[in-house]
Amino acid sequence: MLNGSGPESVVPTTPVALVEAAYVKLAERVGIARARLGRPLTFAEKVLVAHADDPRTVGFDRGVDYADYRPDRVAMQDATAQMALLQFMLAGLATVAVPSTVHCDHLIQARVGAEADMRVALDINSEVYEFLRSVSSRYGIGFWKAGSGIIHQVVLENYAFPGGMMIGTDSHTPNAGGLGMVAIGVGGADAVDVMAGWPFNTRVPKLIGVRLTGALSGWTAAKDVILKVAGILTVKGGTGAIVEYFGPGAESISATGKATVCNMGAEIGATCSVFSYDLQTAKYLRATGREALADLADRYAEHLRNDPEVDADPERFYDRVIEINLSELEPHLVGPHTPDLDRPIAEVRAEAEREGYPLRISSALVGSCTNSSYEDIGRAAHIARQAKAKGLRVQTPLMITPGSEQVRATIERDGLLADLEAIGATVLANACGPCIGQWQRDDMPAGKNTIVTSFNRNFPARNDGNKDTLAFIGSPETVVGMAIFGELDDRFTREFEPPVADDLPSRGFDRGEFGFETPAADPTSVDIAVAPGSDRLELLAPFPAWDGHDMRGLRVLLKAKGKCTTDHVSPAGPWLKYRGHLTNISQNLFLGAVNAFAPGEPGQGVDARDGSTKSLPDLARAYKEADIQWLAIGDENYGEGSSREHAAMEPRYMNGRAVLARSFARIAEANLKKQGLLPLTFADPADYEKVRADDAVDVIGLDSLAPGSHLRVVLTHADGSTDEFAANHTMSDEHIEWFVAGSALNLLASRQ
Ligand code: MIC
Ligand code: SF4
Repeated sequence: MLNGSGPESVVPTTPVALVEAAYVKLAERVGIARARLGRPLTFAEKVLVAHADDPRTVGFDRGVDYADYRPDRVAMQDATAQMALLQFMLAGLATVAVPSTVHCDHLIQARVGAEADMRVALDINSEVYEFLRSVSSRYGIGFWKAGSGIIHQVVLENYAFPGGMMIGTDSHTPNAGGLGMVAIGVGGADAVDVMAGWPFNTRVPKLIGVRLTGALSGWTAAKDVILKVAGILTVKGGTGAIVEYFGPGAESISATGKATVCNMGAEIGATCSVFSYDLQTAKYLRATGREALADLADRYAEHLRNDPEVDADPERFYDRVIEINLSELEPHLVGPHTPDLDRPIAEVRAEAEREGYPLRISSALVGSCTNSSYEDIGRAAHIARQAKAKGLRVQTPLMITPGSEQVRATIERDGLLADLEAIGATVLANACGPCIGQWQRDDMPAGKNTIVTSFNRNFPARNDGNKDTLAFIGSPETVVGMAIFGELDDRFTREFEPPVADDLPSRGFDRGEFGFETPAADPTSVDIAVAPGSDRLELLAPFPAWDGHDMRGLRVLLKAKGKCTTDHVSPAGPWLKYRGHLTNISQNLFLGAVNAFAPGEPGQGVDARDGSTKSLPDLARAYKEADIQWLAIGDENYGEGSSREHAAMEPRYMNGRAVLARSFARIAEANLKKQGLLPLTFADPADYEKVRADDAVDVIGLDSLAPGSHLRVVLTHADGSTDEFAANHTMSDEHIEWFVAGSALNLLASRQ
């Protein structure tokens, strides 16, 4: 039961009493941690210890210890909530143990515009929405219906609070770090643990400090801070770390701007990113109707920021410190194909000409959870007004997705949407839309084409399913400026005045149509509908327990070459409709992956039995049907990107047993463990080269699997010769229990 109360306590905000209790604990525990460590603390360290299951024994060894935390909240979006809740149902509990919410945002396809697209979405997704609504109602979960906005904006507006801790089944959950929350993206199985009353277990993060000096001004936006950081740290540079922003420059960034920075920390693999509590945070809390929380945070302010010694000498406290002078920062543009390919916009034209990127922009898109705030739209609208005054219109389609119904209603009331529409923009539903490939692009150009977005991800085929689309990412004003002249060029910075806009509406927010539904007063009255034979939803069956033996004779399904993100393992776009149906969605397994054994088109594999080429999902299914187990070989940062646990459940369901990679992204590795697969890394990354298409692979040493133990991998090649090398793992005692039980869920269910 939710902190001892009933479904009526499930409200569309974080209750003051919950925050107050969290602050009392915070104040007490900061003292405990200072005493244990014998030194001052960073803000993130304070929040972590305040949420430790036991502050007296919790490990502090960064990057080494695993620790149990008790988050204040859980948030889930519709595309991942389906699997999370199907698993939660198997746990056999009456209600969630921690305040939790579901947000319907990913399943709305963008085609013509907000109203028509919403109508279609409500129709084609009705079965899934009804399932999510009924499960939420039954188990005491707050439900935000389609149209209310993108999960991270809705959380920022209603639930996030400084010094809190949250997990969310989406990799951009760290958005709430803009309000000072340690908010971590996880797979559904992690959310299930917490909703079932168990702690959230994760490795104690390292700490990267980003010291901001100067002030944002002119064309430079909060987005440019994170684009710059992505260029410095690269897509794996933040792995296993919390990125903490501090220093005198932080106050020049609005709360929603801070959220943009934290949001896109997901693109550098960070566990999360966080800003301390400051005047901007307080202003945002007040503007979003949470004056009482701001008053409370003012009272506890000393605990909601770094100890002064940390600010004075950050090198002593952080594993790495990066300095950024905001006054010198220029607007940036990253891409194509990876969010860390960074350059100032002043250099983009020359680089595009050199690299052969089409200069002409075929579409421009503003929005997504990372850049859809009132301020973002206001800055974009300011450029639009200048363009209109000069008689200019966009030279390319420009689409705008407001982040939430509250933002949409407010920007409509304040005329900002009209400013954008006046130069030719189309307004889409308050949802993820094209950011997740929910974009029916009727004007798809033939061959290579360039798009610019204010989103956060730009993996090949991500937005429109077309691998020939080159996606570049910049701030909303950069995107609109480029759309007006239709080219990858910084000309707009010379033709227009820099954007000026309010960060918050002077007339207050207009809530628009309120999209929150409380759970049923009598949960037992709620039927959960999963129609037999449905192609959208399927009840889960437990995965088999470990058979107690080493893995012998595994086939190599593929050897991924280069980037293998979760979008490569389990693509989104049209596949999103099967997110609640494991059998159906498994037909997309590795469709985006480039296989070293079958180069050319992605998603192809070689059947080791006869050398024939098959699509990877067909090959996996053929192996499963023949009772053949297999493993996947990965390159660096395997599983980068999304939190979707389908990327782990599908291989498990299709008879995969292990993934052996050069390195892993954090959530992907955790998801594999949760689903009973073995994530292994090459002790010597060069051994990757030894793996051949027709190898039989043994993984030896499982009987003595223990934290820190080494495993041996033996490759028996088709010619009878062998290669043998060491593999590492990061399995803790608990992870080993999951592996033995067959999955974390099996273990959880056995404990109820
Ligand atoms: C994304 O941005 O890739 C997503 C879609 O929001 C994912 C979640 C999902 O795949 O459903 C994420 O970032 O975790
Ligand atoms: Fe939605 Fe895109 Fe944000 Fe993911 S990154 S939550 S798809 S808007």
